[in-house]
Amino acid sequence: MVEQFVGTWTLLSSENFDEYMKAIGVGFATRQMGNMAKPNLVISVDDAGMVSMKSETTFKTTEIKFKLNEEFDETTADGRKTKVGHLLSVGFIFYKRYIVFLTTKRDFQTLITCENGKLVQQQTWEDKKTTLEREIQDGKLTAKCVMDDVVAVRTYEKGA
Ligand code: DKA
Repeated sequence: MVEQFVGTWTLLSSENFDEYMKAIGVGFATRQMGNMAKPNLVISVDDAGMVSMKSETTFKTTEIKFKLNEEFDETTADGRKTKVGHLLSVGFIFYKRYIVFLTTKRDFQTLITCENGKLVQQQTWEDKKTTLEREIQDGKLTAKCVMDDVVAVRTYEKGA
């Protein structure tokens, strides 16, 4: 399934990306770089099923390596770190003369799955969540970036 994404892809068009970056909390200066950049997206997979997704621009190159369905820590191009401890619940019990507080905490990371031909990347950080859905349509790779009700669509064409 991932094989269809393998190759070098160059950004062709980008719609609503500034609004998407605002929605995920990217600051002004980084947004200007994001708007100007024309990344090459290089995707490869090795025999063990480890996928590499590298985004190369003149400003910055970021790479993630992951296996499908396995959570991993990600530091995004704009510096978000997806490994953040979240408090899920707080309770307490009485023990002898004491009140004992009980907490449940877990780390949310990045998870990438392949669903109906789409590579779906879920990033969770602080109390926020965004989804990047990549699919091949008419030989082009589209990345649909969703944060709440804000959607950006970026289209890449395959390089030589
Ligand atoms: C894509 O593959 C989507 C990339 C989303 C990056 C969000 C942060 C950008 C900060 C410059 O094209």
